[in-house]
Amino acid sequence: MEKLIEKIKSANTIAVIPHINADPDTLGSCYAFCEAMRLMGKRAVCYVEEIPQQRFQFIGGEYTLYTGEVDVYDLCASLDCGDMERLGKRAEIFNSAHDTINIDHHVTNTLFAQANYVEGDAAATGQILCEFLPKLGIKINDTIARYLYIAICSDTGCFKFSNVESKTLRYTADLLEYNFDHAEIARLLFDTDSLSVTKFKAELMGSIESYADGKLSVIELSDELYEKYGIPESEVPNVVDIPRRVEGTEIALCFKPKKDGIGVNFRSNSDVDVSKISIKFGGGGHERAAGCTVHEGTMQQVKRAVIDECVRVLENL
Ligand SMILES: [Mn+2]
Repeated sequence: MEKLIEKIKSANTIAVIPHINADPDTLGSCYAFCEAMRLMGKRAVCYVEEIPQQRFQFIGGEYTLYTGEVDVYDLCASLDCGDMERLGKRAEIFNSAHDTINIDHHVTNTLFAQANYVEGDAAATGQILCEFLPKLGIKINDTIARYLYIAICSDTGCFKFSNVESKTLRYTADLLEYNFDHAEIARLLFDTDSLSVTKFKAELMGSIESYADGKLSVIELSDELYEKYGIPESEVPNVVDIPRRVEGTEIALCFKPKKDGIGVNFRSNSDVDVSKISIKFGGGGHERAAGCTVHEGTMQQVKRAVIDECVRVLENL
């Protein structure tokens, strides 16, 4: 940490980099960090790979779209990026900077910067900044507190995920001393969908298939469905949570046609280890969240095979 502080203190110009396909943790953390750097009298710019998704526009914050040409910075800071790949094309900014730092909470972080501050069990990168910014001598203000709240609220599923620890809530409690509308943030992050996304979800909900006495709930996506509602795939993350919500569901599946086959997403609500099932189909993942792409067979054939296997596992519990 001393190394990071030293590098930050000696820099005048700082490029700040959120990960590709930016989420609210990386954006909130980067905006908070930029704001903090400005409070220290530095020139900080946040470079994004692509314009953040529509549903994250409410976060605000200033960013510059990376187009290829950038000055050489004294320091480049990457936040919430587990490896260099997550920097995308902006690896060029990173590589050309005099100094580099990496602040992140992914256990798999490859420690790719000159100085790395990685806390693998932290709930969010925003949570790490709650601890780190005061150590830089920065007095948090309303703007920074709001960005950090967005980061933590988002990566903890609104404080519902198992990554929440007492420390998470203590830091968050401190953030609530500042002036910003936390209820509105939670509503916009978790309880708001565009009209087209709402109708898209409604159609999917109406199409849920149920097997094994309700222990297996399944949905199937198609390119036509996305086209029908005019929404990009990225606007509706975690579609598999739709069948997962159905009472009694132990395994939820989501099938999706891809360029190179049929994609399958697995979620488990119980002790069923879905990674074992997905491995059988050439995939991988975790006990409760896994995935695979089956390269051979039609949608109907792949569905049949995966559903049969899941039913078999559920019946042999
Ligand atoms: Mn994160």
